[in-house]
Amino acid sequence: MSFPNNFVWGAAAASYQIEGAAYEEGKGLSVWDMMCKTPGKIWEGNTGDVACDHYHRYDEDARLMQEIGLQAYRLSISWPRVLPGGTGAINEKGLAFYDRLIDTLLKNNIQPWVTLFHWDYPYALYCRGGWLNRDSADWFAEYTQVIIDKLSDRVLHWITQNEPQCYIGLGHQAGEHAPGLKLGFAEVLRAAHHSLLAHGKSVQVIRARAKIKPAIGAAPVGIAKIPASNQPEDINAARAATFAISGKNCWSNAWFADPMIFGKYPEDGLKLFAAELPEIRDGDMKTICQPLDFYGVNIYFDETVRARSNGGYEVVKSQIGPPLTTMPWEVTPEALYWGPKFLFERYQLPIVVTENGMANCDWIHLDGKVHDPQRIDFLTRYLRAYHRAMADGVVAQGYFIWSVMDNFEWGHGYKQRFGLIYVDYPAQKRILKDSAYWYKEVIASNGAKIF
Ligand code: GCO
Repeated sequence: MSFPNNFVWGAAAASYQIEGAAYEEGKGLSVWDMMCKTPGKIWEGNTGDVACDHYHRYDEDARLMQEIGLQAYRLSISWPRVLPGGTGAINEKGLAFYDRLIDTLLKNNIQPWVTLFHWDYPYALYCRGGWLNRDSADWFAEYTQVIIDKLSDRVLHWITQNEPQCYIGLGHQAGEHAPGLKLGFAEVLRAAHHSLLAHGKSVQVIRARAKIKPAIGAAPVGIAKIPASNQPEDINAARAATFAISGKNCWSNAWFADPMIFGKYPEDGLKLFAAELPEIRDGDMKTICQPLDFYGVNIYFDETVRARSNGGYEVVKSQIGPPLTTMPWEVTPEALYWGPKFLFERYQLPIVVTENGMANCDWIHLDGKVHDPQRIDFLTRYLRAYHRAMADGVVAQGYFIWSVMDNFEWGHGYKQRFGLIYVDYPAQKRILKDSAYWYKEVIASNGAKIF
């Protein structure tokens, strides 16, 4: 058994989480730079100021990726590194970094998959209202154009935005992520609408200007409810729960993906949010709904639900003492079966798992190596579930492990280690974990290794 021909095996990271060089070579401030200065927000006062120092060590990092045999690397670009003010003057040195990075990846036979926005929003634009300002859609389109004009002669795969559920929900409603706001729900929906508009305009710019034919997607959170049994009523309940609007929060697939793919907000949300809906101007839904080439999705875990006799559903409480990662997130491999399956059924776009992985209690063992058998077992289980989804008809094009290397895990700082590569931060030394060697064999066998 193996995976489809042309299936892409990769790993991912994001600019603020690995680059460091937060105040170098003309980079502007991002909302995450500011968040890290706010006492009490980040574990132990950690910051992304240095992170993995990838800005200076990208050459070594690309060589390590090649050693693992990665076919693709999903990276993100720091908007304020390229446009310190968010719009207007270009920071040529910042742009040149990404130019070199792309060349270095290609030299190592690694396809770059570029995410335009993975949360490090320009602080200068935040001061002009950020996502609450309707102009943010045009600001994002302008930034997209700068990147496309520079890199699209070599980059084929583009992801507009990573997880709007988090940078809008956790960033503007819960206050846990940058910019740390706790807004009313009407403002949250307004910010969400503008970020959807930004997605649509960005796709238009990529299609119009890319020098080689682009493949475009987004990478939302994948909420993948798991049925408690294989009975049709439980499967239907899980499907319904996967797409239902469950409350006045952003934990929804449909609120973000339906506009992008169907050009309309889901009916249940329109009803529930009737009093808080943003201004939706004529033509907005058309702008948001641009043809996409794949459905990128980040899946880590999810809840199990079962049908109720009255037609509704309920969450099935997990066992006592469930398997947990150090986040602590529950280990639920079936999420990588049902998530791709339900999302593919509804949106009919090829699936790419743009993030999946786990935080583990990794350290350097007495033999100088980093042994992470939990991660190998975790990934094996999830990949088997993903493979089963494909065997059952889901069209899927790739899989990216989060993360290629340990990095700054947002509010958790450096407490959580998700990498295939261990980073000894004080020494800035990298060590391939056992899982990296294992993944090398998975890639070389096109997945046969997991069975
Ligand atoms: C997210 C982001 C990543 C995280 C990863 C682990 O999903 O939150 O895309 O930046 O680091 O998911 O939490």
